[in-house]
Amino acid sequence: MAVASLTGCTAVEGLSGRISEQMRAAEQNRQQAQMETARKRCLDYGYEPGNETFAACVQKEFTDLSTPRSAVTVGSVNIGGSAVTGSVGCTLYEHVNYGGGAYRLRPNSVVNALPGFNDRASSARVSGSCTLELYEHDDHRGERRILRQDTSEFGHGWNDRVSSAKCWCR
Ligand SMILES: [Ca+2]
Repeated sequence: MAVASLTGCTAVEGLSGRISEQMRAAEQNRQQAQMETARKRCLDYGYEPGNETFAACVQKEFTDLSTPRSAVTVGSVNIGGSAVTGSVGCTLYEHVNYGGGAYRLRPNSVVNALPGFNDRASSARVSGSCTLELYEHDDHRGERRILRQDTSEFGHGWNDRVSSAKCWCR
């Protein structure tokens, strides 16, 4: 018995060992591509390659990329695209004009990262009593933008950029 722990597949040696090998190679290719994307993102953020902050950034982005989209329906995330309406708070939307998937922030919530929604939001709804703070990077770093009303398109270079946020409501 040979166990391919990398892919989570169990293969009987000789019978399906070759398939297991192909799966492992495909998985490695996928991970390498994601790692490359993560590195590019962190370079875009302005981190210097080689130092600890860069490594931490790459790890975080890689984890985000590795999170299957279909699994990101927990908590306040609604990737399916149906609108989240009817209650106080702030909602990020994947596309302009409140289209695509949605990420809901409850009133007075602080989110340090947007797993499954990193660098995806392009519009937002903000309840009348609320203020939405958008941040370029996770952990509320980088540039900040404040919205006090529904915004059908972030624009100004802010589409597909938000990585963390706060929603304050009176
Ligand atoms: Ca970002």
